[in-house]
Amino acid sequence: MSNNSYIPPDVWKWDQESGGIFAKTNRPIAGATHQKILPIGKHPLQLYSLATPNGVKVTILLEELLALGFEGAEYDAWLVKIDGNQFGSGFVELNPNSKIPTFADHSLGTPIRIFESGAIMLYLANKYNKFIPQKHYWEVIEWLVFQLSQVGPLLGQAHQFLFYYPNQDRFVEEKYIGYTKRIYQTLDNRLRNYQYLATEYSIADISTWPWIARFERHRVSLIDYPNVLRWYNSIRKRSAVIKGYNVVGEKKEIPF
Ligand SMILES: N[C@@H](CCC(=O)N[C@@H](CS)C(=O)NCC(=O)O)C(=O)O
Repeated sequence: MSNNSYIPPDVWKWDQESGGIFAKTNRPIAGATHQKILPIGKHPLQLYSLATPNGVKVTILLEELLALGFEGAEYDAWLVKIDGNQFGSGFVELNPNSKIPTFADHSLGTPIRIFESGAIMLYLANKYNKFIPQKHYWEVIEWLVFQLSQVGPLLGQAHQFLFYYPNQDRFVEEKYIGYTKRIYQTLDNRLRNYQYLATEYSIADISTWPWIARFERHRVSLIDYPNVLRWYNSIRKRSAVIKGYNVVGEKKEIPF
């Protein structure tokens, strides 16, 4: 089925909000829309986030670091609902693209500000020299980049077309189902011979796992991807993962 009643203009102009559930999220603008200072807590690390896959990957990493005893990894996690708050002036100073998660490290005097979840993961892994094993450095980087360029963006769009706005257009659905299945198969092939994506448990797994935790939205069964299933289950039982999954936002059960 295709929704043929909509004829897009040659040059699109934003003259009203779409009114959909993501109307405040998918705004075609950048920059602050209002003044709003961000809170700063007492811990060295400040995280402004929400419990989406991109948000959860950072809280899981922080919980993994705390589980290893790194007291410097104590953090304040501030909930940022992406219904307009991401365009507040304080948030935009941290992330000019108005997306969670964003982060600042106040432990070294002048705060170090970092946006983009992958950059935050790399910053923390390098700062503590954990979850980025030197022996497998380039494996970590390639699977992390695979997550950041493929798993996140394509599964994120699959969520839109297969879960939030289903049955709109067969071409779009098949395109995203195709992308999705290729991603699962790529992960499954890799995990057939490796316990973790980069051999050892690393930020590549921590970044990818929260996306696979949304498998119910992808119209796939993990039973069809037995190596992904084994990897998914082993990570979901880690106490830092269980804790990090529910730091900011409504409490949710981890699917299995
Ligand atoms: N590439 C970014 C993506 C982050 C992202 O897409 N964040 C979404 C929620 S998961 C968001 O904040 N959307 C708000 C908006 O676009 O206005 C990252 O990995 O940090």
